[in-house]
Amino acid sequence: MANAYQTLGEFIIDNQEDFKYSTGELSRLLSSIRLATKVVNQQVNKNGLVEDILGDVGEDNVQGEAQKKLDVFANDTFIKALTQREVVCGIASEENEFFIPVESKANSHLSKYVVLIDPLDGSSNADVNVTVGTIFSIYRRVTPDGTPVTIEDFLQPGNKQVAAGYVVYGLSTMLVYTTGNGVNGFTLDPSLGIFYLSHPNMTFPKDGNIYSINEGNYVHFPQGVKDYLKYCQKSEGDRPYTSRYIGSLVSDFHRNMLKGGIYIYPSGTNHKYGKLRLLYECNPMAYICEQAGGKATDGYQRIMDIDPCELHQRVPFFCGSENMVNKVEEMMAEYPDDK
Ligand code: P6P
Repeated sequence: MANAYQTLGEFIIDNQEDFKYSTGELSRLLSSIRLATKVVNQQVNKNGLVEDILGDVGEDNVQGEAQKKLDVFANDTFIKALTQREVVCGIASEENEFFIPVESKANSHLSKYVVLIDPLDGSSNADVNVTVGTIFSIYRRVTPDGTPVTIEDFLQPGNKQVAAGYVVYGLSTMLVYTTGNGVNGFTLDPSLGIFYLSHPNMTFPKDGNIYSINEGNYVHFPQGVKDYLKYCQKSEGDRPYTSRYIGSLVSDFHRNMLKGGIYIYPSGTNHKYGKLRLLYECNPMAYICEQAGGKATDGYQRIMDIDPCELHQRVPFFCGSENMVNKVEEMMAEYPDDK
């Protein structure tokens, strides 16, 4: 159910019954994400004005990537906001090597959910004033309520997600999420600090003419991907397509969902399993993509059916308009040895 100018808070409450076994905890969880988003947005929007928040902290994260201060700030902000609500029993973040158990409080039986998060996706763009994002994925724990959370609570396939969403800190700040009943987008009015429903029932066009891939890695791509790029660039019918690549998954995905398109980060001789992480990038974006009528695979199988084996596992990622994903998969199937 959606009406114009509905706030995110009202929407969460009005649609709570969609969530089969929530007695309000998921709503409280989503509200804590909403709060953290506003805090991070405030810092992101001070780009260049707040010297001490830009640049590197001089350390690398578990991915071996130089941690930006904004990365650390965003990570700390989301972790703090989530741990203050008694509905989260554990958090896994791109910025932390191990998952973070959330100490159970008096009502530890309430702590039913685990959250996996990429707190500032595309953060290398932050210093050059290009859009960045946040991605989150929420699961119901699988170990007994009230006991310490374990790694198996996090290593669940994407088809078990109960909610997923992203924030795009762009010209405007938007929060887009799903709890399994479609996808809805909310735009922040910074003067009021309120998210309003601006994009109800978002849907991925079945076709598109935008492809998003880092073509600088062309020499490393599997042959099927190379063939697909040549197909996109051929002057025939509605082609050549347009190449758009921002270097921020959230931004490329968001544009492609609005206009139609495909995002590809394939495996390659330089990235054996691709670069993107299954648990807190590909699964949440795949959930949103499918809920909006798109398709998300690793080139061969549905992303959300992959059984994870480790927290920071990487997978090749093909995501977007269904007919475009089908086309590149068709071309990759010509080279079974590349699988
Ligand atoms: P490359 C950002 O680090 C990210 O995870 C995605 O947001 C983005 O699409 C991709 O990596 C960019 O990677 O290798 O093209 O710079």
